[in-house]
Amino acid sequence: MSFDLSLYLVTDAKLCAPFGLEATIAAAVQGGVTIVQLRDKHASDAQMIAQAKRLKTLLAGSGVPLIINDRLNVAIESKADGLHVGQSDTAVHEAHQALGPNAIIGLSINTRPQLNAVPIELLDYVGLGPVFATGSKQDHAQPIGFDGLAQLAEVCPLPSVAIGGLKVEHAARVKVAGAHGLAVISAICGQPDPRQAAQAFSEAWHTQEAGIPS
Ligand code: TZP
Ligand code: MG
Repeated sequence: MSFDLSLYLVTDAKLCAPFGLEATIAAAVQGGVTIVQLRDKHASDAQMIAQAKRLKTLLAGSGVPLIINDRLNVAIESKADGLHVGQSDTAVHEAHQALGPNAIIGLSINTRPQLNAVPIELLDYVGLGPVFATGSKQDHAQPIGFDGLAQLAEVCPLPSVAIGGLKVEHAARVKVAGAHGLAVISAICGQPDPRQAAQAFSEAWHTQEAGIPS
């Protein structure tokens, strides 16, 4: 499946609860989200598989891929479009072997040595960050700022998406840094109007000329 990293929604069950996870995602996709990652650190595998299957149905025909965070078995069982892993999760080669060549596989990167070690031929994209400290991820790595993001994006051999504390007003800086999109949790999940929040990101991204920071 082809994919577009420009507006990458990572879900948070708690933040989405007031509006509902599926309603939040449906609204966010209407607003312009291009790729969705189901991330849930607390659900059981069975709960997450059931949720992922519902999301597959919701996203069918939209062209928006469903990526599963961390759990390879959930990606397999739900027939999701891909898997995103962190540095200490399932190895990329294991994910690639289990999911096959058509799956979209992403890896989180925080440092230059991690980037230098990526198995390019087995990966489809990398997440670069966190750009800023964020309350949305427990024990996140050291924030890299826009300078760190630019340093990594400049030498990155794969499409990249920036993550960590990103808001609409950061779209231009992310683009100038050379990433292919923004990944967000709290700037869309739990917002009073997720469709409008996504639309603001989408417009900010697409109206920014690369090289002209706002
Ligand atoms: N990985 C690095 S930072 C982060 C993840 C999953 C959380 C991003 O959430 P937010 O609310 O967009 O800062
Ligand atoms: Mg992880």
